[in-house]
Amino acid sequence: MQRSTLRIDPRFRTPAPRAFDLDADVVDRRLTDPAAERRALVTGLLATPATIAPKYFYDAIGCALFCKICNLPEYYPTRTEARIFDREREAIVAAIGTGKQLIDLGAGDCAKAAMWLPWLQPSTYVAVDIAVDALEQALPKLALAYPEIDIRGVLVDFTRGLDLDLDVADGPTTFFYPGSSIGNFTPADALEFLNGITRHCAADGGLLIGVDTKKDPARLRAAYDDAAGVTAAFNRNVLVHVNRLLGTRFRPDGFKHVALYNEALSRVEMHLEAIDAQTVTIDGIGRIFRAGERIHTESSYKYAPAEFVAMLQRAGFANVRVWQDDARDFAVCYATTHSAG
Ligand code: AVJ
Repeated sequence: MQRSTLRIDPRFRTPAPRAFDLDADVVDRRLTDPAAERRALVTGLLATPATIAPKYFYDAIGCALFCKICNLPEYYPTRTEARIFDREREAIVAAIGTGKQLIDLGAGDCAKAAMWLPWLQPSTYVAVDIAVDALEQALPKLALAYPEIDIRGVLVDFTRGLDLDLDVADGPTTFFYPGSSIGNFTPADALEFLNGITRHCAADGGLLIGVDTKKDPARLRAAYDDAAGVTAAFNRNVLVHVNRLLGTRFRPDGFKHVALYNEALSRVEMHLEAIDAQTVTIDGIGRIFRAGERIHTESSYKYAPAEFVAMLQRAGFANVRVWQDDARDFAVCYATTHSAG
């Protein structure tokens, strides 16, 4: 599809002259109780089966590895979503409208949203993420490239609920939640999370969201267990991060990367499997990991498009549009709470 090359990129239109405002403040709204955060991490590690929440993947190295994952031949979601965005750009912009505030959930390096800024021309761009390094690197560059947009960053762990009352103004709001990150929630938590977004969408707003679809389990598995071993490194790096946070001494090379598709639950699971028996002192407790014992590090739920539309509707969205690639490997939805989407 070469259609996009025929269009005039709005970036090349001359913007109205305006004073440069290079503020790109990052506000920290992470959990005010680090002790509780630490306790939850410890509890997960002492439980059987042991768990580590996927948010702990994203230290600076984890963010860099995730960026590498997105470019792997086996990891189709990022590039498939980008192709849908590119092919359907005009229809999506027409559905959303321009000049609204744009809230980017899990913005990371803000690269995906940056593609939309010239088209959606938001009044305000709010990048929300748990990764401080990624936001602090990306936002000043965006502020420089788009002086006419009010650009802000919010550091928050929205896996524990979305409270953006302080950061979302009253006007029309577009939420952007790409990459199938919604797949990290259980379906019940996803429903609640989506419902939380509908509250902010009443005033002519909406949600642009990407979701990975159910497909051949072999392809799903390969996407999470690439030949180059990048996903394995990403998975093991969570132990390095945990060591830094808790002062533990996990040996990352003592654990094997395991990725599987749990068909009954429609989710890819990632685990770290102890290669031999090892004891790790966690908060003063000697936790024994038997050989073959697994730490569950991630679930990535997959949805048939119709299932996902039904979920959006149950969450309170009234009108949902869906765009897919020809192979139907991925789905992009735009959902509004009003029916004339
Ligand atoms: C960022 C949650 C969408 O589940 O595909 C990629 C994370 N984990 N490879 C996904 C991930 C392993 C990714 N999400």
